[in-house]
Formats: sequence, C-alpha cells, structure tokens
Amino acid sequence: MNMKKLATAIAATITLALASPTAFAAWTLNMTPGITAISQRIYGLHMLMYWWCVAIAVFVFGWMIYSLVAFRKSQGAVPDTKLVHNTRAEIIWTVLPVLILIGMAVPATRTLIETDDASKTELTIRVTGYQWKWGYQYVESGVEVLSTLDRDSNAARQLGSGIDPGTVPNYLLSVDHPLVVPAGVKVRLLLTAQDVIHAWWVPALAIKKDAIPGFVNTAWFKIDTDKTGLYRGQCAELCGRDHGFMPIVVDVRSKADFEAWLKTQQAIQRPAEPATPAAMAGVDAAAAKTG
Ligand SMILES: [Cu+2]
Repeated sequence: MNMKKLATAIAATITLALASPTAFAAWTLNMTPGITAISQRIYGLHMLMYWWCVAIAVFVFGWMIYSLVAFRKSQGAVPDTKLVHNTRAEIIWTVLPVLILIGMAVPATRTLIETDDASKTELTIRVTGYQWKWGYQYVESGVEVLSTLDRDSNAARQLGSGIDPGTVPNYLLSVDHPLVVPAGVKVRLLLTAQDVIHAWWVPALAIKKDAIPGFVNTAWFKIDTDKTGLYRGQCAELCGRDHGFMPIVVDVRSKADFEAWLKTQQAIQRPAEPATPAAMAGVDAAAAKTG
C-alpha cells in the first residue's frame, strides 16, 4: 500500500468513527473524573502527568527527528569524533527530569495521604465479598444488604438461555439490591471477605480495594451533593467461576432520602435485641459445666 492510499484509509477510519455517535460513545478511553473531590483530584493528577508526558515526547522526538533530517550524510554532515562529553548538557539532562519528577511526586503524595485518612467519618459500612456476591452491613444501625446479580442478567447468561444479552439493560452490571449511600457524608468502608480474595472496585469513587479473608481494609468517600444517581463497578480480583457475575451498584441518594431508606430497612429487618445479663449468665453457667 502506498503512502497516499494509507493516508486515505486512516482519514476514512477516523471520519467514520467520529461520524458514528455509537462508535464515539464507546471511545471512553480515559478514566472518569468521578463523583468525589478525591476522585476529581486523582483525575487532575492523571491529566497533569499525561500532558507532561506529551510535552516531553514532542520535545524529545521533535528534536530527534529534526536532527536526523537536518544532519543527514547526504547533506554533507560530518560526525564530530572528538566530542566525548559536555558537562553543561549532562547537568541539564539530569536536573531537568529530577525537577519534573519532584513536581509530579509532591501533589501525588499529598493526594495519596488524603485517600488514606479515614478519620472523622459519619457512617461506617462493612463490605464483605462472597463467592459470588457482596454483603453490605451498616455498622451503626445493623442494617444488612446482600447484593447479587440481577435476575435478567442471570437468566440471559445461562448456557442455551436463548436470550440475547444485547436486549438486557446493563447486562452483567445490575444487582438486585444496590449499596445505598448518602451524598455529602463522609462514609467509611471496612472491606473483608468470607472465602477468597475479592476486590471492590467503583471507578466513579476512585476506589479499588482488596477484600481479603481475615483482614480489614479501609477506604472512604464523600460524594458531591449534586451527584445522586446510580454508579457501577465490579469485582476486580479473579475470585473463581462466577467472578464476572458479581457486579457492584452504588445508589447515591440525598441525605434525607438515605435516612428515610435506612429507617425503612431497620423496621423491616428488626435487628435482634442485645443479649440480656440474665441470658448471658445462663451461657456462662453452661460454659462452666462443660469446661
Ligand atoms: Cu469476587
């Protein structure tokens, strides 16, 4: 294929992709800015570093290509065989990258420290990974939710179901009971697992944390008050046969809506009464007898 044909083919491909809205929509190559201040800061860092890399690449490759073309042998260029090193050039190409790296490391470290600061949270949710579903326990109120793949996706995914997955909305990305959380509240997640290692990943929250049996990992988020709605994620640690069928859905509601939901759930679930001292004494006596 000659250069002209190749250029035409590339131009045609780009035009087609841009002209078709579906192809363009599928081109979500970049990460999401997300719905929390931290996720937006991480996105900003990512873009900052991306543009630094672009600038460095343009400079380095630009200079290299210019040198190759301008000083080619056919134009009478003669190599300088006497030059072994140039102290000034070496200082510049050492100091400049060090300054660039420091300029990237300082804001990145600052953000990293903040993502780790799960203090002063107002709500704690224990997230437990199971083969193959998620359990959410609102620690303060005792409300528990089990979140499994939605019925339509589950029916369509069965071998020989005859259902076209294209007809199922949010195929493999919907659940029966989403994780309901309030916006504008600092929420702490305590992540663990019951059987094998899972990972709780929700891009919009910029959270991807391992859920490990016997360990408790911590994460936190505070969602912008204007970002109510549904956000989707998935298990991000290969955890067995149905790893691909344990999605995550976060249902972000206003604080008032969330509290109303929590109250309803509390009424439905009626958490067990705490053990009375008399009952505990009976247990102690039984333990003493057998012990
Ligand atoms: Cu999993």
